[in-house]
Amino acid sequence: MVKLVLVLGDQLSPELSALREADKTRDVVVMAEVMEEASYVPHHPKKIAFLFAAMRKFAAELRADGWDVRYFTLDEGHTSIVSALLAVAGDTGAAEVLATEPGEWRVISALEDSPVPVHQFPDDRFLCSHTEFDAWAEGRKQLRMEYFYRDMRRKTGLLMDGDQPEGGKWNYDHDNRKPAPDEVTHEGPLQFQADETTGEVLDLVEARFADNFGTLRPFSFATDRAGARAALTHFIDQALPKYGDFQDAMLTDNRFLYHSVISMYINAGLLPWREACDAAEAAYRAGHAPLNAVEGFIRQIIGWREYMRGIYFREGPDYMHRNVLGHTRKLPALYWGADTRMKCMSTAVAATRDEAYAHHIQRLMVTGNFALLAGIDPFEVHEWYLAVYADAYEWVEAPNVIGMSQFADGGIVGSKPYVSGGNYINKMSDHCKTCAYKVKEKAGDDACPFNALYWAFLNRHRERFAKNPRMAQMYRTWDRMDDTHCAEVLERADRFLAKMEQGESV
Ligand code: FAD
Ligand code: DLZ
Repeated sequence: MVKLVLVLGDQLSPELSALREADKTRDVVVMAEVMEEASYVPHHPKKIAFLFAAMRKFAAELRADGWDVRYFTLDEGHTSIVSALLAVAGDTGAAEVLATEPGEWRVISALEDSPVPVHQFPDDRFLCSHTEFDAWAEGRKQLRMEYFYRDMRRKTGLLMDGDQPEGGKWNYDHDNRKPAPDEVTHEGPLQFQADETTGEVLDLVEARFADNFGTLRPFSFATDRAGARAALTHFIDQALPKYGDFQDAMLTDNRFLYHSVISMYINAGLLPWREACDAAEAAYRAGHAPLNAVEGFIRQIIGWREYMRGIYFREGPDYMHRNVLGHTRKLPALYWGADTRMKCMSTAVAATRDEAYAHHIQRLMVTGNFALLAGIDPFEVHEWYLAVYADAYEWVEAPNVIGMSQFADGGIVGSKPYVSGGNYINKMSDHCKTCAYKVKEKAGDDACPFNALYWAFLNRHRERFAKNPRMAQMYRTWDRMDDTHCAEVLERADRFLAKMEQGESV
């Protein structure tokens, strides 16, 4: 009997488990642009356009490969994935759906509740299965990415010299913290011209999502596997050699520095992680890129990316609602582009608005750091990140936001919160040179807000963090400041937050 094969918008891979389980001569593939997926958060228009264009092209590739594909465009009006499945089940008489496990609990449970039974197969496009991650995590007092990563290096053989890490060390992160360079030799990610399919999607997104935060045009993402591969090759050739050195740097006039800008392609299924890692290793073996760059790049993919997915599925659907620090402040309007005098924030939010992209340190040490210091409700922060980045799906976004960035999970992802005052941003970027605030000042209305907020954060959460050996030094510094100065710093933080809460421009 005919079965349906569900392919979701971030499952655009010919090697998908559901396709492998199906019979091309008998079964029907279902793909659908639906309002439920397009609006569960107010996605950036570029993210929606990217996925719809890539979905349409993937459907065409499947057809060319001999599959019978029922594709619904948004205008055909199916509200949800399940309603599209029911419609095709009605037409074909199918009584079963083959699916690959979705990357969000929300969709997993919708499929579990579907009136047509859905068999969900593991998503084996990842390196580490849920069972393998749970076995690794079981019995450990503390989970740390570094040890997981070493196992993934051994498992893949990437950058291994026999059973030892290439170069004698597992991790070269220490070499990857150079401040912003004066000049960037890389011209940024490869730009793609919109073809007819992409053009139609751009018109659709423009008409239907006009109020969403984010600039739709110019649109220059790749929307198929060939394009994603070309984007990877461009990165390996031009940027990888300096990727490590300047991984943590930020520049006002350069949004991408030496980053790869491939996360949206890997996460949507257009670019297999293995191809990216093999290409990077080959560049190292050929003497094109140094070890600190290549190890750093591979660690992000087989280390952090896999680790985050392991945490998401291990922690369960309530993870997004964790809030151990009890932060309740509303996300301020400046995250949606309202004016701010903080140069680092306005730069990161403008990149986000225009590109549906910001690189890791902007996400972690600027927008994430500010939200944490200001005590913003982590669920609101999570929804913002899920909406505004082209690479955002809960399995990867939530552990990065709830865990790494907001410490709302109480230390499952990170052993200490990623917080800093303005000094860190000043060291790693050129933002403070042209900022209206003064990074060297801690109190007073012209002082960099990150400074006062940083000390106010430490003061507020003293009980939780003072005994953390990685934070003890900061508490000693705070305790050495005289009481009057401490009081001025805390007042400055309160005044700033009150102003922000009243909706005034900060
Ligand atoms: P590069 O710096 O070139 O890194 C190469 C690849 O490594 C990336 O393409 C990505 O696949 C992977 N990678 C790097 N860091 C991480 C990480 N921490 N977790 C998972 N994969 C990683 N990444 C997402 O893919 N989706 C998200 O929704 C997302 N949200 C984030 C939210 C916050 C608060 C933070 C701090 C990080 C988040 N990240 C997310 C991780 C990281 O910032 C992005 O993967 C990276 O910026 C993508 O840009 P790139 O392709 O140029 O990455
Ligand atoms: C993100 C997204 C959007 C915007 N639209 C669709 C869609 O219309 N149809 C679809 O199949 N998938 C879409 N997606 C991706 C899904 O939200 C994603 O598959 C789930 O969140 C699970 O990761």
